Amino acid sequence: MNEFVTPQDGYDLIGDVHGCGATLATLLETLGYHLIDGVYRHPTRKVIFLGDIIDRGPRIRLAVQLASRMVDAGEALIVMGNHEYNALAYCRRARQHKGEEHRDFLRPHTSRHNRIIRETLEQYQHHPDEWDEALRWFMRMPLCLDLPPLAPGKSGLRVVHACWDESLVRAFLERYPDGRIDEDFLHDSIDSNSFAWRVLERLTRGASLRLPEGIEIHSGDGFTRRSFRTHFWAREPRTYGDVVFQPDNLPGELESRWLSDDELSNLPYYGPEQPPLFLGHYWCEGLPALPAPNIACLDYSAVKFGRLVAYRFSGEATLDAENFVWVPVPREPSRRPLPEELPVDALASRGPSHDEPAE
Ligand SMILES: [Mn+2]
Repeated sequence: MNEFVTPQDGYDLIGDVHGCGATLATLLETLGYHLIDGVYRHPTRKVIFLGDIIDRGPRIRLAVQLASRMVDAGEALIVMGNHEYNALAYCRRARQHKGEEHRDFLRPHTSRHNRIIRETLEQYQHHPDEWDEALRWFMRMPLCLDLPPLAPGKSGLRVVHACWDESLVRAFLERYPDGRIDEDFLHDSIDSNSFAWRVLERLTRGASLRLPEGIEIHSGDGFTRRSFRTHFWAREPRTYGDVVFQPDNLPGELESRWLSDDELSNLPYYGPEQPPLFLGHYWCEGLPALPAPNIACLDYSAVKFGRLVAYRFSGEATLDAENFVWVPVPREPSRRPLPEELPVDALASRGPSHDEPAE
């Protein structure tokens, strides 16, 4: 394992890969990275992955291999996504405490949870050691990064999978200065009254609001939701519509519904004077755009035939949509761009195919 050395020119931030391993290799090549000794490298830049490398896509093992080798070689950093956290909790046996309800795993194996991790477990089915190694790698992923400027006059940057909640981040980093959780933290996180739960929920899943009694959203991913995802960069939000941030529209009149004082007090806020912040998690669609001058979300639904998106950051305090770089994932397999440097047998390593093989 090589030590991470800060890059000369800047960081290329890459959004949620979700098992689109071939598309990831293509994006890295598009960004000028070359495969050297089995690792994609750039002479003057480094990658930061925004988490959610696994689940859903057809080449999850390839995606994990590409990303973890870059991190181990000191060519990339990564933050944990909610899918990596889910996988850890799904695979970790619960500790039994007297008087508590019996629980086999930290994350119960319900049909919904089974479905979310299904492709990952299937593709690793005949590679149990590799899966154990992947889980150990997930444990080493920090939840957030707060990186200093690369040179005088440049801006630093912050990275988190879903939500930068300043007070929670500070409280967490005080106890876990390298941003990494440990076994006790993972086990504590199943209790929704614990600090660990609040940190993991907010940083990797973001803030959300419960819908009023009797109202549900039928989401594009086939799930029924009783809450909606909110963003955290509206200066003085008044209505649900001011903070909603997910592809599903709010039903009916809810867009104009007033936020209660309780709801407002629970919403974090990231102001325009803060350093640039990079997020994944929220499925965006269409051409990449900046939700705020200092915030970029890089999840453009690659695994749903969208785009795998990067942002080339070179220390600018005000972000510029010109710095987005992406690889499209067309529905038709023959039109999907393929990497040139990756050996063909690496591309053949896909698991059993599923309903939506996105690459
Ligand atoms: Mn996510």
